[in-house]
Amino acid sequence: MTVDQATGGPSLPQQRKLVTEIPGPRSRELFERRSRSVARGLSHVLPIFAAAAGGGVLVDVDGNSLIDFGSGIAVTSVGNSADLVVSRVTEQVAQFTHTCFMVAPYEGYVEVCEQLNRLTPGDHEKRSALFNSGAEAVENAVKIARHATGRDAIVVFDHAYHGRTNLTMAMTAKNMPYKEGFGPFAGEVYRMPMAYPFRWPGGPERCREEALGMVKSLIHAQVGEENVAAVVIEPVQGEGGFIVPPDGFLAGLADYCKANGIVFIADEIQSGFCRTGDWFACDHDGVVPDLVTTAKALADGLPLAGVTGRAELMDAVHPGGLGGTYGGNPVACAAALGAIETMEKEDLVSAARRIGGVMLPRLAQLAAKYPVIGDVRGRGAMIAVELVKPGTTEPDAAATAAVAKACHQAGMLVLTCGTFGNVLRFLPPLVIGQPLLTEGLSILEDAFAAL
Ligand code: PLZ
Repeated sequence: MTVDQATGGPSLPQQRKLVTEIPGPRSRELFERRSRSVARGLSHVLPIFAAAAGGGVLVDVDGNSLIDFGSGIAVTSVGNSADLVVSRVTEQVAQFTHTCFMVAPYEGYVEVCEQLNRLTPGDHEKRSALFNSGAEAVENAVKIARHATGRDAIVVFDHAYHGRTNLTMAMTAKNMPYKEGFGPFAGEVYRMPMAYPFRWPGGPERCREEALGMVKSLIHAQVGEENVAAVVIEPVQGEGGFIVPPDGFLAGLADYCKANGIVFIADEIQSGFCRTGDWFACDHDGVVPDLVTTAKALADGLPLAGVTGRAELMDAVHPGGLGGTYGGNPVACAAALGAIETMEKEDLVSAARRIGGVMLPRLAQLAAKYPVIGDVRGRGAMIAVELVKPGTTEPDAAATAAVAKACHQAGMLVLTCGTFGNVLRFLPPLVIGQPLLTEGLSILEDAFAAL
């Protein structure tokens, strides 16, 4: 197949194939154009240009077919251009592309809200509202919590990532590259220690209890429980390093919020929609958040985000208080309905668990062989390894970048993350086939061997 014939979606040949060096000549050409026309502030993981993608592969403009362990940052969980997404989007785009839900509503929006209400944790009465991006969903969850409680303060955590808008930059922990030079930031945002087992000073066994104790006493001393509108947390942290809090930490936090009239908001933008081997990461702990933010995998890459939560909180906002021109665009809603149908039909919750079941033992073997791997963690198909100077917990960002680069050169797309830039994260599409998954792990092994 030549590049020009490559059609995306699940019918793409599920194979790794390198026909040029990475990046090839056509990608290099496009990169030159890019550097003359696109602002420098937009970075890239891999210097290739995409031509088609589907299943577990991404084909570039030179005809290289790469194994995809990134899913466009946890977005294309059902695979790029999945059949049901393509058919529903095609149908919708031919009917109408936009009316604005606030002008003339349409059924697709209501249907997506019904699905979100059904699938998110808890069987209480819920309402949803739709937006364009994850950051916008987080902003709106905060608006709703403040309005409903009449309080101002927002509590967030070390290593948190919530977006790039002014409020969500304030909520995001890491300065470079997200915040540097972009202040001043929104006020009334308070940061607490995160229950990070690998780096907890008292050791992983004491992490849950000590972290909970610190959060409670710091809120009491520095903010005052009665001033807190919401606690916002990613149940498994994403950009900050795929940090999985110890069992019981989220539940303890949710109980504390309930006892103090604080809205507990789970940011499931990266961890949601089957990724962790449950529909939502909160399900693992049996935690029922008051509000949940979703985006990313919700619509297989079309821009769509949601806030879903307790009817009495969501409906506290006056008519006209929430909205936006494009939020819940009909084409994006059609994509979401196709994506959700695919997740259910193909049982992607089980698929994510199977992926974790294959990856975790192989990564554990790798960690036993290479002491540069300090920690292997994750749930389902949201898996990471943290790289350190052997025998310490000192982050090794250089080794992390070297392994990622070696994978890229070998035809596999992997992403890094972490406050210290020393975490390799693996987010394959949940529809990836077993052969590509194991081949990807072998490429990773070779990259560690070559360090
Ligand atoms: N909350 C938990 O993971 C987006 C960011 C990529 P938007 N993460 C990828 C980058 O460098 O910009 C994210 C997230 C969590 C919120 C967001 C924000 O979602 O759709 O990027 O606004």
